[in-house]
Amino acid sequence: LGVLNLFGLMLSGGPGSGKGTQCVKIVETFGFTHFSAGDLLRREISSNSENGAVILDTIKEGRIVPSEVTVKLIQRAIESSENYKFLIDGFPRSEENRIAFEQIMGVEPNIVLFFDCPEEEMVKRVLSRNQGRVDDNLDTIKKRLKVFAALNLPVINYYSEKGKVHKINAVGTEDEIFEQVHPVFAAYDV
Ligand code: UP5
Ligand code: MG
Repeated sequence: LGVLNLFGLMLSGGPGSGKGTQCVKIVETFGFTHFSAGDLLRREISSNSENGAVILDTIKEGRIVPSEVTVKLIQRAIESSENYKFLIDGFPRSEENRIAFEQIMGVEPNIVLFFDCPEEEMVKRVLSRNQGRVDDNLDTIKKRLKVFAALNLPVINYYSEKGKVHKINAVGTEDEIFEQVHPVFAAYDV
């Protein structure tokens, strides 16, 4: 793996802010390979791995899975991909996550998109999603929002100081949001 040649994009934003939805468009338009940290963890639950039970309990409580577990899954996904352009959605969720990723992978994202969305809108979207996620209920959403509010800002501040953060207004139609996302890539040769 030629880590120096990787081009990394990370998407940050609260529960239901539309990260996964915009990732589909970024993949289609710019040819990134998409890894959702939450999807990797959910896959780990359904594959009955040794960590599955702990991950399930953590997700039901809206808490953050230990960094080494998530980073290993992301590392495996990146290393088994042929693509050099990857997009990590919903990670890092805390400074601890960020530091663990950088220590293990030895790289930082080139771009960080931050999806800014009011809490009422996020709650409305998550409650109407209806895909059977164990954490899509009002009780767990409140916990997810609290964890997000408590831990996300230091991560954004860290990357902001490096000039990597692009803040996206996540309210509007999917296309209106992608109209803000699209020009971010113009400055990069990807
Ligand atoms: N929708 C999307 N865009 C819309 C728009 N513009 N207008 C109206 N509706 C819109 O969208 C959510 C819903 O809104 C969908 O129904 C969509 O159609 C609609 P989506 O694109 O799915 O939003 P997203 O931001 O991806 O929401 P998600 O719920 O996936 O975000 P979370 O960050 O909460 O979930 P994630 O899967 O990343 O994590 C789940 C849990 O896993 C965490 O709470 C945590 O417990 C655990 N986790 C970790 O511990 N560590 C990690 O690193 C990652 C996850
Ligand atoms: Mg998602």
